[in-house]
Amino acid sequence: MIFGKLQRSVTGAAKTLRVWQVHRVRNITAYTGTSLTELPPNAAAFIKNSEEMCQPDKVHICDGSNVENRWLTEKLVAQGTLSPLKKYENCWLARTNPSDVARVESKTFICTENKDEAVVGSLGNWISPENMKTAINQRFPSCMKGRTMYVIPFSMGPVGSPLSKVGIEITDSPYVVESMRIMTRIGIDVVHQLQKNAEFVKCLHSVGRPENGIVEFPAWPCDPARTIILHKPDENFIASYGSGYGGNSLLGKKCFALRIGSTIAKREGWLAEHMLILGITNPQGEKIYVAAAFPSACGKTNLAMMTPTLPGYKIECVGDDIAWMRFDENGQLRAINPEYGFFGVAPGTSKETNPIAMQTIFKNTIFTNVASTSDGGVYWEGLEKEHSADVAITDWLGKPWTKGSSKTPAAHANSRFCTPATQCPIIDPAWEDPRGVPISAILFGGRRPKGIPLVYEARSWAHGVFIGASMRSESTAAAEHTKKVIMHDPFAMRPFFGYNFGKYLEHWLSMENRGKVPKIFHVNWFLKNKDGKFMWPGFGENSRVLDWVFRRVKGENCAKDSAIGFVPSEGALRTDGLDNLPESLDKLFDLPKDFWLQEVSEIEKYFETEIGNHLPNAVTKELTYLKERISKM
Ligand code: O2Y
Ligand code: MN
Repeated sequence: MIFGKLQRSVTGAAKTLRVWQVHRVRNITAYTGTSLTELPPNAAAFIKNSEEMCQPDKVHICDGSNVENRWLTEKLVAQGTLSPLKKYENCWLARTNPSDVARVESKTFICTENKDEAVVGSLGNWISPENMKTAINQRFPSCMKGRTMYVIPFSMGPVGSPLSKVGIEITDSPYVVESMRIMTRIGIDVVHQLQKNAEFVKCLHSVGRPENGIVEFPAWPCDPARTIILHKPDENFIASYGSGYGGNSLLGKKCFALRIGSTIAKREGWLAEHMLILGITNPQGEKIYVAAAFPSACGKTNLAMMTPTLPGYKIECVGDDIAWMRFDENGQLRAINPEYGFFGVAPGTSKETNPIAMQTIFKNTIFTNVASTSDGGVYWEGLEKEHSADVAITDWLGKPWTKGSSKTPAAHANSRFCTPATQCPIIDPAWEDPRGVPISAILFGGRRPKGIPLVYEARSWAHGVFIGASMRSESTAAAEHTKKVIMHDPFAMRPFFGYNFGKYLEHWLSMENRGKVPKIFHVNWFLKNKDGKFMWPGFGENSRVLDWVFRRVKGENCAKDSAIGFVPSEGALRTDGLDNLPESLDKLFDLPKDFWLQEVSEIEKYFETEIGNHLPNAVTKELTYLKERISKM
């Protein structure tokens, strides 16, 4: 028990808690909002223990109200963390410490008794319970001195849905509170939910304090040298220290919804996945829902909000990053988006690439590490056409920046908008349905410049699981990997597995025995020709691929077999109106034998070194079958 010693000092009764809360709330002088009084004893104990360890000056239990949010904004502006973006309604710019700009995978750990339970090979980092305790004790004691400790009760998923889960995040960052208010459902409804069901995930976060006491950027305190993100699945506990950025600090997202979420999902028989969810309606008015797993920064937000070019099609967005899916009583797989907002990559987002995002993000949004403009707006790479020359630009570091002559990008490559999902003009009418939406197809995909066709379909569920396990993609800026290398990223979950990947595969395989499994496809929008040009226009034109997927789900005979799975039969992929492909369509379905021999050999090596004897037989069989088919090509 991480909090062993402190736990004993807590009296568990709700009555005691109320007295304590009133006392604490009285300490908060500037805040006049509602206090929350009825947390269950286990929640009170978590708060009390955290307070005793972190020694904040004040404790503030968040109610999620507008008044509270305005109070926090004033504080953030006063300390220089946020500045107003006057061009828009209620939009704010945050500039971080330049050493705190992305998730840090190398400092992210899963804690279990035995290493095997948590990770295999290089898929994640393991830490023992003793070392986790030490890591916490080296960092958290007194880390909130001079600061306020905020307590955020939040729900991942619609409050009260049988598919949702509650968390409590404790943080000393008002920026995190404001961002969590956008990204999750917070407030009194969640407290009422906690009263009905006292189960919650404990999320402890501090931006930390450097050991030498020197805070380099007072507007963005952090401790990059000692940053650590710890997960203890058997206690549903997350402790994150040293970073205020994104996935490191908004603990509902990657830490809870994926890493801890996947372990809960395994125990309870469902799936917590790094997937967007979209609804697609065809010209006949029929609608299906599709979930899609692509690695970080591979265009999930763009696909989730796509404007289809194929006439008569409509896309509606349920979520852009995470899907929680489980079978209902009729064996139908249903999904919710556990989040309440979008934390999207800004660079590359424009009226051309994602007009829907552009209609979503210019009110009630926090922008982080984008460039700013002299008329009170934002700027990033991709907005060149939307920016007038008489407006001066300041880069993400606060330095003057000139288009054409400045040598570095104006916005950080991992700069973000944090914006409410409710503002998305194509948010799906069922996006908050507590039952979730029915999933008919799952897409896997990645950035593959060579060899992987535009789309292919798995022959069976087990084949689909193999395809997910074999996923690879060119690395991006979302994490520490800066070089362009083709990395293995199984199920787009490489940085997010909460437990042994072999066991994860077994869990996926077992889904077939739990209900009617959806069809699985693999897509690749990123093929390049020998001149380095993209061979497929992507974006809205991807509706042509979704059209084929839709027709396959409906049972249309529009596929032919290939060595790697089913591909569109002659003429089945709609190309009407698509006149300017740089290469013939056939090139998008080329299966070069040399490439595939190399690919299966890479996959085999990866499975051997990374999964070893945890690899389920069903997946080994799929690999053998693929090898045979390729050798006969
Ligand atoms: O660098 C970060 O902390 C952001 S990571 C992120 C944010 C939104 C959606 N997905 C991701 C990701 O890394 O997959
Ligand atoms: Mn993501």
